[in-house]
Amino acid sequence: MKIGITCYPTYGGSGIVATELGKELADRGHEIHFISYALPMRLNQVMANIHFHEVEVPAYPLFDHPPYTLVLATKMAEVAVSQSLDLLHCHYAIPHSVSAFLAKSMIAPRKLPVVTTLHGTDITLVGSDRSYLPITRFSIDQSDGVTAVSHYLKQATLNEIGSRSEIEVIYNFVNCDKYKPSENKELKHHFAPAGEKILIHISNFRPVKRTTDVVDIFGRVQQKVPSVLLMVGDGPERSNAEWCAQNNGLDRKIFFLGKQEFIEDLIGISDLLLLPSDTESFGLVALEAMACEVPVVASNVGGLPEVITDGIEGFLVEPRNTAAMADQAIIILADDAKRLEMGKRAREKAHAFFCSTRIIARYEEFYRKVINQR
Ligand code: GMT
Repeated sequence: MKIGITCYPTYGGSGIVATELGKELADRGHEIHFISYALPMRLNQVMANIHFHEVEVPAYPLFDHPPYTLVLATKMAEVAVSQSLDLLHCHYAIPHSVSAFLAKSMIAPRKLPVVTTLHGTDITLVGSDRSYLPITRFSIDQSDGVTAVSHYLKQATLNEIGSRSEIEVIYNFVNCDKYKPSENKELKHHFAPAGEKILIHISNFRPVKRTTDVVDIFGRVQQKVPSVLLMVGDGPERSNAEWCAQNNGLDRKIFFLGKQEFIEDLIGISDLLLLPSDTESFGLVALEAMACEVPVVASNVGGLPEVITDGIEGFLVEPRNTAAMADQAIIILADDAKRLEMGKRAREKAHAFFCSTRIIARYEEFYRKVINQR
């Protein structure tokens, strides 16, 4: 198949899922055309079947806010025709599905089936804002196929957005050959020279990720278990988190590493992942940790209970209860046998339910269904 994929190219789950999906599909012989304003972050290798079409947004003094939605629609239509796309797959509803609807209308009667994958904040935070809600609902309902990354998100879309679409749940996936336990002794020694336990948090440091809670949890943990914390990623909350670390005398034990490309190397040397978000439609990073045999302490919100079973692959705790999260982290870190057992169970689960071979086949099947229904 010839598939166009539009996503945010930045450090965020939806862009990562879209890019990894494109790479997996290209590996299976499909021709993939990424359409976005910059090269997606994980598109870090040249692959024969992958093409990138940059959307350039011309500046004009009249525009305080250049109309990206329109130039994206124009590029989508152009690529669909010039490359004879079979289907256009939008990741994150706003504004991608709106642009796709315009592109489809522009090139009619030529057909361009559009699939929208809902990722989370496009429904739970941004999409449910009154200023976006009607157009979010409209663009979802105009899509020829809609998927959501968890049952939780599907229900939120039906209940909070009032969509009438049939929504297929296709979970996020992880490549278990790439994300696997690793023993990079040199890297481990660099961060934990005295054999301290390594905790890790990876996110885009948005308020929803509660990065200051991560610092607070770590502060409690390191009083009981010798440990260090890796803070990976960047975003608006980073300076608050850094301030918290300094203010609590933790700055020598917390490493703010900024955006990193090869996070599997960092997860691979870690003993525990912290994900205390206020909401999380899936929690891709938790799955990536699980595949590396790293247990997770996370909030019991959104789609996280569909990924992590409390007490088996980690622990789920009510959001913002940093004391309880720290207690659960200590239970895992103070008992190596328990930690290793949870890690093993975590990889087994990632492999059995979320590995890329299983999930990519679901997308291929869904594409065929959408194309044929037209
Ligand atoms: O979590 C973010 O802030 C990024 C956001 C995105 O769309 O880039 O992530 C969402 O999509 C991910 C991939 O499907 C999910 O794993 C995340 O749980 C989801 N984030 C939230 O729901 C907060």
